[in-house]
Amino acid sequence: MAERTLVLVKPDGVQRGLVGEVITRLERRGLKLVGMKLMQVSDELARQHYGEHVDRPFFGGLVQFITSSPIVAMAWEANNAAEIVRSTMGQTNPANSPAGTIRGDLGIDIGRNLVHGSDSPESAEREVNLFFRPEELLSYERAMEPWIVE
Ligand code: DAT
Ligand code: MG
Repeated sequence: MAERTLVLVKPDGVQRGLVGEVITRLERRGLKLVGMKLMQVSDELARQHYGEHVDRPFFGGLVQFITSSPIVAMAWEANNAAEIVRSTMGQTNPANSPAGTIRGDLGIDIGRNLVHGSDSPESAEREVNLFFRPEELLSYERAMEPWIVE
């Protein structure tokens, strides 16, 4: 199976009506959507998801932000899915993100950077399993696959 990675449209993206925009960009890139749900992140899930940042000064604000309003969680599949999503998203700080990326085109502030994407295949596996039960992830064929991947 191809690699799967976690994408979140964060509360700012949902509130600003940019869910479709994010999905469209990932669909157009060629990734395959294999899981998706609108959900409210609990404090516990937020702390698990962002566990690597627990000692950073922005951790409290980050947990507060991600739990402040619904998010859309998605699993996307491709060879090198994590890397491809990260390049489509741009840099952590939208101010440093090139035009043409999600964060570079749609944001200006590091604390409102619209999307999350797993930073490696290992993080992706951990994070997809944190947000989705196995039966929520679907396997299916796309008729256009040979027009995306040789
Ligand atoms: P990324 O989301 O690009 O993987 P990260 O894992 O380093 O970035 O940090 C997670 C989130 O924390 C990031 O999307 C926004 C927030 N964040 C990171 N660095 C920050 C900082 N210096 N000040 C405020 N928020 C920050
Ligand atoms: Mg990260």
